[in-house]
Amino acid sequence: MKILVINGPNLNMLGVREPDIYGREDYSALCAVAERACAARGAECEVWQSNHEGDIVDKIQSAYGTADGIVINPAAYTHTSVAILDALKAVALPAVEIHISDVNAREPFRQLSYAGMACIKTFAGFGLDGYRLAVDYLIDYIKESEEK
Ligand code: CA2
Repeated sequence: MKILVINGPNLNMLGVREPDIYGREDYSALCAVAERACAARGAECEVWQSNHEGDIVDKIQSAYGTADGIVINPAAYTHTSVAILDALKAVALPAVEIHISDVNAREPFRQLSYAGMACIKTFAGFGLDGYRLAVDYLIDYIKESEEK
């Protein structure tokens, strides 16, 4: 089983500023949480990040036929990108949305998620541990779907 973990703009800057919102750990720690969570379940893992909307659309499309599921933190594109929503719908792979911060307790503009409309579940406000929760939920979902 292969899980693709996609991270959007500025997540590569984690730990540099706003530790009160995003914590003190950096992007390599984020990658390690996702990789460990996949390894613990015997799944292959690719963690990938881009600051560019079109590149994220290309990456989602590339998952078609090559990955079993997607964990995605579209970052700021969460709240703006119909293109990312459409790409998730186009590949029709099970996808779980994750946000480090509790977006629902922040500014009103962060409370709309386009990507989330194509996801089976959202985890928000659990810090980097949210990536572990997302990976576990996704793998459980894929395994249950395979049994049916
Ligand atoms: O909470 C999340 O995971 C977010 O997806 C993070 C995004 C934000 O735009 C979303 O509303 C919620 C921001 C990504 C990281 O931004 C940084 C800002 C300052 C310092 C380092 C990273």
